Amino acid sequence: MNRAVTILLAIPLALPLLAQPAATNTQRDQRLAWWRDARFGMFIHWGLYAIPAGEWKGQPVPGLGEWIMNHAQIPVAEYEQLAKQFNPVKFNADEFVAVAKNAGMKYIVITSKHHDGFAMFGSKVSPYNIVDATPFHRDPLKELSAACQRAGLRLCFYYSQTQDWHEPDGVGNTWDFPDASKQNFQKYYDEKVLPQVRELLTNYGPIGLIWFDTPRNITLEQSRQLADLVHKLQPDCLVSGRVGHNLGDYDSAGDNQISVGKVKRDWETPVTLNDTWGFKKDDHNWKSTTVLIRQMGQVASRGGNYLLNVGPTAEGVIPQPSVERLAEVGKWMKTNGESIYGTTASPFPYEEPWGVITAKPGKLYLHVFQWPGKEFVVYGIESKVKQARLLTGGAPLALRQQHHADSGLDELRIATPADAPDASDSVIVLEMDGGVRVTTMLLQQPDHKVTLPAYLSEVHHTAANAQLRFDSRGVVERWLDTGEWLSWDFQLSEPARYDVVAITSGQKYGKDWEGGHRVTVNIAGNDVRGLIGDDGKLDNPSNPYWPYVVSKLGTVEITKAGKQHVTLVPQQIVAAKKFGLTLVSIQLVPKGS
Ligand code: FHN
Repeated sequence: MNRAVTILLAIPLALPLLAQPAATNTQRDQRLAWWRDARFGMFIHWGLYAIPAGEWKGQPVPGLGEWIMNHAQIPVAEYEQLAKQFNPVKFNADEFVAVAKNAGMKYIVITSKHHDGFAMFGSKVSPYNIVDATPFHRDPLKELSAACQRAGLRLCFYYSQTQDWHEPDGVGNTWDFPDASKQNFQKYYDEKVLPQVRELLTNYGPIGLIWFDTPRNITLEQSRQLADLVHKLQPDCLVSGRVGHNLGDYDSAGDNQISVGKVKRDWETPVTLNDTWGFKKDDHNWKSTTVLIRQMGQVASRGGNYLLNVGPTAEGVIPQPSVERLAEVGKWMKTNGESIYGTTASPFPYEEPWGVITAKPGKLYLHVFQWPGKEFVVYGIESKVKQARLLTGGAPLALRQQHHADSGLDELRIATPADAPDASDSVIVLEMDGGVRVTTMLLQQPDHKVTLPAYLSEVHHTAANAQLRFDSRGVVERWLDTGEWLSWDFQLSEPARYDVVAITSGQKYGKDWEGGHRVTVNIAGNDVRGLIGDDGKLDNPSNPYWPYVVSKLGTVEITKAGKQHVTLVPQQIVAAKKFGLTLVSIQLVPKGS
């Protein structure tokens, strides 16, 4: 390939590396210690929007429950009236905390003020708050603060710093306040945001973190002021990644987005239990307990935190389907919690076909989602494994470790029970002699397949205006130019004929997908020319809102085992909708399997 080449290493999370937080790494490490250990928290979206619960004037309003004011363009004067009806007398802070604690969650992040501008706490800054404007007159955040302290959980607050649809100078309400030229964001920021954040960090005891959201138009100066205010008032309080300008103590993935690759910085992903954050009475699309447990494992295996949402009703009750699922997750955590709490990311840069891996010094936790039956095989573990056992209990499992000198492959075989000990995620813990060492090169897996994830490719380009990058799931976006291409190296153990398959991603909720691109995959000197067409869908449980599309590109004969080089060069990219070639991975599947 004779092109002038620039090589960039793919980074799974495409996060801006503009400004860095003022805190030193040691300060940040200290602040993050509890949060890294926690790995699992409860998000609570609760506010006036729980009253309409997705319906306005008898009409269902599509979209997120907490966005009803915006989606139905409800005037402030009308929406405000909801406060007079808000009387969540069934709210019991100890019960909320018990649901979180029994699920194995270690922190709670509750909406103190969402985009509708209504404060769910007693605020002297604005009378538009739950104590002064509702018949309830109680401060749920005060009650939660006391309940969290009793139960040993960290209380944290969500605060919408830019969007405030109640205020003429806040962002987002274009139906009441259409004239943008009259807006004075700084005034809103100085007179509502900063003083309310001050109240939250002064009146509610120690706060674990402030979860800012949708930075939108915020300036570097304003984000910095906010982060500094938090750290000044409570030096141990964390600031979420969405404070803006990369000034958070950790990064936030997109909503419901789970990275498919290892992430460099500390990160967290917020996830819905159904399809909304704030309560919607008609949303019954609950994720199964299995999906939740596996997502949590996947996030932990990439070094992240899993923040799982509940949307209480207008009466102040967490919906029963949420409570049931969280109790089931809690049951799994009681047996398997050590494979989540205080763990770090998998030492492998890729995900195994059978599940995911979390780590602690001298230990690997194999989260097996696809149970193999009587023998479980893992490739690439170089350290000596002293013992393998199931976290569900029982005697240590018999194991055999072999280094194949010809191929360099390290193979671990474990004798396992025929049936999966846990239908969602059976965890096998491996104890090593000394530290954990693994082969980080991409390997053909024991299921005979080869997966070349986009996020582990090298990116090359001749394009002057290269745009290809990776979204926070590790999937390619903005691949619109044929002057950009990818390459991988991998280790093949079984020479054979393989089907070459491309996996691409649909847009969120499967609403769109752009195909018709023509590509050439070169493997072991052979060109396979194919079309990115829709040859079927693939289940994508870690990111269920983004369906995967399978494209069969052709077949290739590989005659020799050993290191292989692969390039994927687009010949034509259809970019009418500007999605381009949303590559997830290239796979080699043994012909006929
Ligand atoms: O607009 C909000 C949304 O309502 C919800 O609060 C989520 C949670 O991550 N954050 C924003 C969208 O990303």
